[in-house]
Amino acid sequence: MTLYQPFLDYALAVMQERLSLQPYTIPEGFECKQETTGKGKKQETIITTSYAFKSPKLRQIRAAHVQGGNSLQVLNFVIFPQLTYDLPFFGADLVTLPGGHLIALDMQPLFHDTAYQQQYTEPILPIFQTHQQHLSWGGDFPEEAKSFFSPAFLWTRPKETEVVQTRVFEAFKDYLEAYLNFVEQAQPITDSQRLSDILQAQRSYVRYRAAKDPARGMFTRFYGEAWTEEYIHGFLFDLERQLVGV
Ligand code: DBV
Repeated sequence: MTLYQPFLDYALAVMQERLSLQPYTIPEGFECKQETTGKGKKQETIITTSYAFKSPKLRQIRAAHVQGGNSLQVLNFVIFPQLTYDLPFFGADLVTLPGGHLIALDMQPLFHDTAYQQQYTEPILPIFQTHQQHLSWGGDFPEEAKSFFSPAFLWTRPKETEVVQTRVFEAFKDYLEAYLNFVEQAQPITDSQRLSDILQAQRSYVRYRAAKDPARGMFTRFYGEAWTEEYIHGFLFDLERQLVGV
């Protein structure tokens, strides 16, 4: 069973329809990684597939899809806007581990002032409220991560797989469509102070996520440290590398 394949298929189809998608280079050796772990009946093959695109307003649209049987399914899907737009990040972390499902869905803000919230959070509050009614709060998460989330952060740990396939899937579709509406409306920023604030906010987000990637342990176990660090810094959260042009 690949729980998150329909999410990925939906995202690719709607983006194909609504954005002028162009390919984004995935570093060699990271497009698809496969490793078999365990012995005898416990043997599992863990496949990680990467997807990446860009569009005129979006610097990197990328997904990592981990498939390792019923109790290991992950879709981490993030959109990083071009540095000339003040668009939030689209962030989806859809995780199924032996302990259960963990769902994080948000339009992760660059700024927290009222004007920014009015532009990028208020329009999605109705969507947030609709879905949140059925998806209870997922509980504690790292204190230092709080500034990277918006008031419309959907954070939940559903007990039933069916909830993921229905409610969570509907929420994912609604958030992505709302995000594409923001993209459509976004105008390039020209003020140099604002541009420098955007760059700083993007860097601090990417640095945090690369440093604290909750998947680091999992990837290191399956594929080793060298592969994992290169995957994190060279693909999943690659802004710093792109800026220095390596
Ligand atoms: N998370 C990623 C990437 C993943 C990934 C690139 C490709 O950023 C998967 C894979 N997330 C992943 C896994 C776990 C989590 C957990 C495998 C489980 C780790 C474990 O239990 O061993 C949101 N993801 C989480 C958690 C949060 C998020 C809050 C719980 C972590 C914890 O309790 O310590 N998404 C995550 C996050 C940000 C975000 C922290 C911060 C900006 O956008």
